[in-house]
Amino acid sequence: MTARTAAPVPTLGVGMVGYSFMGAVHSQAWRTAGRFFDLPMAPEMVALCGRDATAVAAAASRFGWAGHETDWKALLTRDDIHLVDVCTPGDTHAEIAIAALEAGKHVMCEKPLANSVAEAVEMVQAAEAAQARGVRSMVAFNYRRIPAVALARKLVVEGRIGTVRHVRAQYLQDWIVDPEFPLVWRLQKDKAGSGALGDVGAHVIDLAQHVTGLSISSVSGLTTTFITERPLPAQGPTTGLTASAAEGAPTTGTVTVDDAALFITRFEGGAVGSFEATRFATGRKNTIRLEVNGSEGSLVFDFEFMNELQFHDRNEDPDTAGFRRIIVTEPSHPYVGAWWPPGHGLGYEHTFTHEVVDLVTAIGRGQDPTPSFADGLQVQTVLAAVERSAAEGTWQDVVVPS
Ligand code: 4PW
Repeated sequence: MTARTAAPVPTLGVGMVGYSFMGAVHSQAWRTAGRFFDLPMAPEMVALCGRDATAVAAAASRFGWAGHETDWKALLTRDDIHLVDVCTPGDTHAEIAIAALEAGKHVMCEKPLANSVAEAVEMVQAAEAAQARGVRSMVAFNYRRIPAVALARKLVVEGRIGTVRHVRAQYLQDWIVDPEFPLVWRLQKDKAGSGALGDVGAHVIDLAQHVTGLSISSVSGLTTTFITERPLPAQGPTTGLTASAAEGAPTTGTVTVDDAALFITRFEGGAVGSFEATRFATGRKNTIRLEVNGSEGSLVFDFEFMNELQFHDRNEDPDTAGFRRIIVTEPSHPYVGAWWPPGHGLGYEHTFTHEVVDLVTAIGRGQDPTPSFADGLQVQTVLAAVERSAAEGTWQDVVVPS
């Protein structure tokens, strides 16, 4: 990654579906990527799409989109749109992404890729057919693009921690601890596919596999739902993790997803892992922790200190060896050179900017971006295996359908 210069490059017209939490943060990424990074194509924010004409027009103007549409199918017929960014709840990912790929549009799709393995398989088939025509696709596991996480991956590849033995991963939130928090779409299986497992567990599954380079081969897990009935939400836009209950309405609905999921895993090659995904970790707002122990050293990442990576090298002098806090703000660190001077850290939104940078760079170079839809299907298969294991009380192999 180099600092931005002014050389003219072809335009990449972007259409985005959805303008809630993920829509807002993706908008910020599309607006920013080409201003800080030298990209082989110039993203142009052509149209934002949502069903409510007044609300989507307001969001388009606020977030910097040139226009808006109220039917996502309209995005696919426009010649000035080359890429569709899918930021909707999971129940619409497959339909929109497949149609967009068939229409010859590149696709970025929010995670988890789909609401089921069957849908994810269809998405991979569409992605592979489109790939033959030079149409690219990516699933948006944004946390891979944190400089400290990218550095962790680099250290593993360089052999700095040796053979991976243990993975310890947690994604902890607390936004539904209050039983009066309403039944938003993320708590409904038909909309979200699963609960904490797919919404946040998917991230740590991806992170663990990405950093170690190892796939999970089998799982044993449990899921639980602590609060099974909640008030129905008020109508109107939410930011995703905040909402209010319908005024004066006694009506409640049933929570149909897990509130928490815990599972242990075996990885290919013999490593073992433990995972925890929950929205009931009171006081934990968006804690993401990954610890990897190898034969030669260990790495620890904690999102609350996202500009740091802890590294232990067991071959150092035992008198002074220990966990070293690497402040990941040097220009030589992944992505950092395009930003601020050393010590001036990055935040949540930069992970999405980096995602857009990697996607546009791959498209411009005629390469396939990662993580691919096939990677998304693999994560989906792990999620399904955890659900089966929780239901049946047995270990489940992770067998990715071909
Ligand atoms: O990273 C997380 C997401 O994937 C965010 O904190 C919220 O939870 C929004 O969706 C999930």
